[in-house]
Amino acid sequence: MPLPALIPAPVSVEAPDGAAPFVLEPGARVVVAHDDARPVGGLLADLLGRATGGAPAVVHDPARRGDLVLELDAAAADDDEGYRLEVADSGVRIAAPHPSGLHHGVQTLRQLLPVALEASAGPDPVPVAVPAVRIADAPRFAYRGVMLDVARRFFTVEQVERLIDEVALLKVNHLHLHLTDDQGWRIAVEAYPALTGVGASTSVDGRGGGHYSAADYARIVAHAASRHLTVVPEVDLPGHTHAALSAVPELHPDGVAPEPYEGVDVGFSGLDPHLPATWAFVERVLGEVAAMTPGPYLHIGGDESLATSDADYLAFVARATAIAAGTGKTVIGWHELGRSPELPRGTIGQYWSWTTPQDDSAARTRSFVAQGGRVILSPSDVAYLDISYPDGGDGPGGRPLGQDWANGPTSLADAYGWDPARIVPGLAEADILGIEAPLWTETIRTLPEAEWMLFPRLAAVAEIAWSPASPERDLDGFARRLDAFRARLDAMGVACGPTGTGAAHRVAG
Ligand code: TNX
Repeated sequence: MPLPALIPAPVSVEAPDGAAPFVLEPGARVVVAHDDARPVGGLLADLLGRATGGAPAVVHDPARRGDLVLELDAAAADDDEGYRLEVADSGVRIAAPHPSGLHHGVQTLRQLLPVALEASAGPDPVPVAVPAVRIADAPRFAYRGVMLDVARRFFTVEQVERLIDEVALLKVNHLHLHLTDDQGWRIAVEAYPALTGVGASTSVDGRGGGHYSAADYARIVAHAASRHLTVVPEVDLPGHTHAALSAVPELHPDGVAPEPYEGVDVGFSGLDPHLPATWAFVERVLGEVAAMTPGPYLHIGGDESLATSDADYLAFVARATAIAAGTGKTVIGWHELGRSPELPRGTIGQYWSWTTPQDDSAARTRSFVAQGGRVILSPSDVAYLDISYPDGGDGPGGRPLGQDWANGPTSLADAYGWDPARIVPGLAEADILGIEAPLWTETIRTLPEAEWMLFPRLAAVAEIAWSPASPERDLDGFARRLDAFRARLDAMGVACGPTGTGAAHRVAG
């Protein structure tokens, strides 16, 4: 029997020959053996309910009598996010040490269910038969992220929630929100209402602004948590700060704020470390954002601060990272932050150079490890989702999308053809916290355009983040599995870019 088409590929899959499938009958029950499993059980029941004309009841039964059983079992996997999934004609059982593992198990089960389940309910129930299978699974990396740039282009809470649902399909577990940049400030800070006044009124190309109130942000965080994603807020400092500078005059030595900016240049703005007002600002902003954020991380950017001298940059980073760490969070910064030898211990570096490190990006990245931290890899020539597709044609808005500064366009073969362990020389597997795929939005205007750039390459990056290292990833096999995933996206009404694998341009490692 052919193995089922799953992305990311699980650690082990057995499909017993000739075994009968599980058939969902009317009146089937989702049984949770523990109360903590109830929310995940609810998600599964909702999904099944779309086909069967009525969601199965979710019942709590420690005796586990039912058709689809979700149970917490410390022995099911070594990793909290791991799980076991068994499908037989007698029923479906998912076991995991933690609800996040159950959630990932449900995402795997989802890919075994008929695609028709994903479409809005038609008049007739969809028959549900699930092939018999035994899966044992756990992630390679603990951090599997997507970044959304809501500063260049604002996305509403509802749009972000929808994107969270979509990336959760691929077992992504962190949502990095790039909340501030030259073109807009998107998070309310009580101490500085002008940030979300004039500071939030703009975006790239003058296409309107927007921001998240504390309540909006809390909704995003809660929705992400319900899909087992942790929100990582980024306040980009000291560069990428024109929106703040245009809103808060005291951040200038002369007290005069410049006009807002709606272009796409980078590297022209910077906070001045010599001004007391800068430090009041950094303390209040980081303090408030940290207090709003239940997750363990606070990202303070640090990239492309080209308007700041080396001495000022180092002075800024030493003090700003200390303030950030003082909030109790683990600090994350783009790899430039590694220029500083005075990082709080454990600071995480996010690498964004190419698969072949440019300039001194590798040394800066190793600096985090030398200072007790770990690394998130976002090699821009394979993992940046805003980079154009080769021969991508127009996006769903009838416009070409993407940039190509990261060594030219990125094919699906590129996005799938790299090994995290072979990017930055000198990093051990244990130094790598994980992988993140950023979606910058200079060229993106709408939710379908964002989806079209996210998929299919996120599927490739998510598999690299989750699935075991394999010396030679099987691109053709991946492309076949992607056909099934794409059919699911189509049924869900999610836009997807070109799924041809294209040629690999990169030499990774
Ligand atoms: C570089 S990579 C940036 C962003 C841009 C992106 C466009 C990095 C840390 N900064 O400011 O949006 O390129 O691809």
